[in-house]
Formats: sequence, structure tokens, C-alpha cells
Amino acid sequence: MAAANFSPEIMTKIKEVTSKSYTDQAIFYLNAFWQDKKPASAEAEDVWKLAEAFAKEDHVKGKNGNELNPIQAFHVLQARNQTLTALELKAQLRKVDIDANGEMALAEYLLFINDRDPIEFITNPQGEVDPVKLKALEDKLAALSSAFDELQVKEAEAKAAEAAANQEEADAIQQEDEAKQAEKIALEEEKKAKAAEQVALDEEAKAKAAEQVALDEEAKAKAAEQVALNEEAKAKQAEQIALDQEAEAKAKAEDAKAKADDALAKQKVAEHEESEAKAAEQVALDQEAKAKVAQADADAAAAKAKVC
Ligand SMILES: [Ca+2]
Repeated sequence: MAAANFSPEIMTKIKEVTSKSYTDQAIFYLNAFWQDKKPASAEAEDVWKLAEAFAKEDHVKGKNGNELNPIQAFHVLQARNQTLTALELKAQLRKVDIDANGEMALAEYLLFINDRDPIEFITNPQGEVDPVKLKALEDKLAALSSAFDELQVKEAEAKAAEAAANQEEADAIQQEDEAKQAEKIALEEEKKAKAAEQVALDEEAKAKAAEQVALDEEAKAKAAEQVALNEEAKAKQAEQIALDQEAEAKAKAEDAKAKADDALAKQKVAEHEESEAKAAEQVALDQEAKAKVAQADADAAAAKAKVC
């Protein structure tokens, strides 16, 4: 069906009906074909279900809406024609769209699936439905509408609960992330502290090594000092020995001189004694000579006496 197949007057009337809400379009459709040779009462159950399905699919206007956009319409067609391919569904959508505005009104879809004549739809008399049956249908519609409202509320509640759950999950994830971040920071701080501790230990080790070097140097200096003291002691000892030797030599020299002096003195004494001995010998010799003279004189005197 295409818009060009209808006169402007017919199209205007069709547009009037498709501008009504889903439930009003459903009532208009049932009224139009209630007295038909193919009574719409047989389609009533399906008509109400579709009115509800359209309202549910219409996320913007809900039950106050009148037509679905191509994506929403595609969903409805797909749900009822699961064996058709996407291309076939799109082709069906074009056939459904009587006013060719790209949107699928409930009335357009009801006319298509039930193979009804759009001109009869808007020219058939309205309001000739059996009052008892209409009342029953209206009650059913009210119940469906009420159920739909409840469903909307439940859906809203479910969505709110889902949003809350999502938020809780997001909060939990964020808290976990924060905890992980904090743990990471703590680990980094610990790592830094350990590094600082290691630096301090290294410095301490260096200080100890330097102290050991200083102690070693001090020990070496003390050892060198001791060596110097030992050398000095040895030098003093050698000096003392030299002094002792000098003193000894001096003493010996003095002793030798004393002995020499003594020998000289003794020689002088001996010389004196020899001189005296010589003098005494001279005296003795002189006395002997004198004695000899005296003897000779006595002998001469004695010899003279005898002669006489
Ligand atoms: Ca349309």
C-alpha cells in the first residue's frame, strides 16, 4: 500500500486516526470492523496485546504514543515474524507504512496483519459494537492498561534497582581501585623506606670501614712510633757503649801513663841508687887504697924493725 493510492481526503482521515493513542487506535479499529462479515471480535485479543506491545516499545511516549520509529517497529515485527530475514522485515515495514512517513502506527499494522481495507477502516460506521461486548472489552483494556501501568512502575523500580546495583558495583569497584591504589602507594613507600634503610646501612658500613682504616692508620703510626722509640733506645744504648768505651780507653790511657810515670820514677830511683852505689864503691875503693897504703907502711915499718 502506498500513500499515492488514496485521495487526500482519505489520507487526512487516516492520519487523524493514526494520530490517536495506541488504545484509541485499537478501539477505533475494533469499532470499524465489529459488524464486518469478518468480525473484528476474533482479533480483539491480539489487538489489545499489540496495543500493549506498541506502548511498551515506545520508550518516549509509552501508552500515550501513536506510532513507532523504524527501529522500534523493526523490533515488533521481528518478535512476531522470527523466521523472516532483516531484508524481508524491512520490506514488510514499507508495506505497512500507509502514509509513507517512515513510522509505524498501530492502526497501520492492524490493517496490514488482518488484511483490512484502509478505506473501509475510515468509512465504516463507528460505535455499533454490542454494548455488552464493548463494556467487556473496555474492562479488559482498562485491566491491561492498569497492568501496563503496574508493569511500567515495576520496570521503573527494576531499572532504579538495577541502577542502584550498578552504582553499588561501581562504588565497590571504585573502592577496590582506591584500596589497590592505597596498597600500591603503601608498597612504594615501603620500598622507598627499605631503599633509605639500605642507604643508611651502606653509609654506616662505609663509616665503619673508614673508622677501621683510621684505626689501622693509627696502629701503623703507633707501630712506627714504637720503631722510632726502639731505634732511639738503640742509638742511646750505642752512645752509652761508646761513652763507656771512651771512658774505659781514657782510664786505660791514664793507667798506662801512671804506670809510665811510675816506671820513670823507679828508673830515677834506680839511677840514684846506682849513683849512690857507685859513690859508695868509690868510697870503698878509696878506703881499700888507703888500707893498702897503710898496710904497706906497716909492712915497711915491720921489715925495717927486723933489720935493726
Ligand atoms: Ca506511517
